[in-house]
Amino acid sequence: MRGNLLDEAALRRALSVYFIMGSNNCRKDPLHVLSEAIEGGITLFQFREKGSGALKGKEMAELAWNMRQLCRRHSIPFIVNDDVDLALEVDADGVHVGQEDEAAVAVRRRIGSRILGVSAYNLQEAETAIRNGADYLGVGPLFATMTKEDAKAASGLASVSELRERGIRIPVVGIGGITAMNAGDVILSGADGVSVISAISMAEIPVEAASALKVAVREASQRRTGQTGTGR
Ligand code: TZP
Ligand code: MG
Repeated sequence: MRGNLLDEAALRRALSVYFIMGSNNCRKDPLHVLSEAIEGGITLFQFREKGSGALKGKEMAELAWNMRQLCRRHSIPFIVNDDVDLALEVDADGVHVGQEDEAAVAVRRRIGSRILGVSAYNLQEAETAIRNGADYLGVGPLFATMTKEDAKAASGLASVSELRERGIRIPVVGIGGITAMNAGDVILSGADGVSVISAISMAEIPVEAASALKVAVREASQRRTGQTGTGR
């Protein structure tokens, strides 16, 4: 079963500038950073409170709730990383899980029609995720990243284009080391969007960082549409 909170075309659009953050990913007030990111044009947000210095318990739930409300006020879909209980508690629009988290098929059963994202490093993981009900895939790390403590080796842009060549059609976002400089290449390699943490969360001016990513994604999408004529 797939989720149906957004139809597939709307989901592809929502994935275009996908911002992920927890309180330990930024130097300023996380709610302020998120509000700047929204002002700069992000299209989707994932709450990912993990790693060293992450909030726990009530503090974590309170931040999640405040971020959820901020996103709702701006019609930005709100996704929770890993924690299905928290996602249900704050009435999130979806959940994103990795390969080591609760199995996608079990998550789908618990979240019903909400959006389900699954991280995939290779074709086999992508195919399994799709069978288990993923609405979109997060593919990477594409480039080197300092943000994820246990990140695998960078897989490069070819990992997205190979998935496409091998018939993976569902929405895909690239992740890992993406900035406004390489975001266009991620789109040209076949992704629907870019997901970033530090490019926005650590930026001096998050509103400008988000808006630069948006421009890069839009220009590359227009080029791709012009090249292929598919309009995707
Ligand atoms: N999964 C693969 S790489 C990564 C995650 C969560 C971290 C991405 O962070 P950044 O700062 O955008 O490289
Ligand atoms: Mg995870």
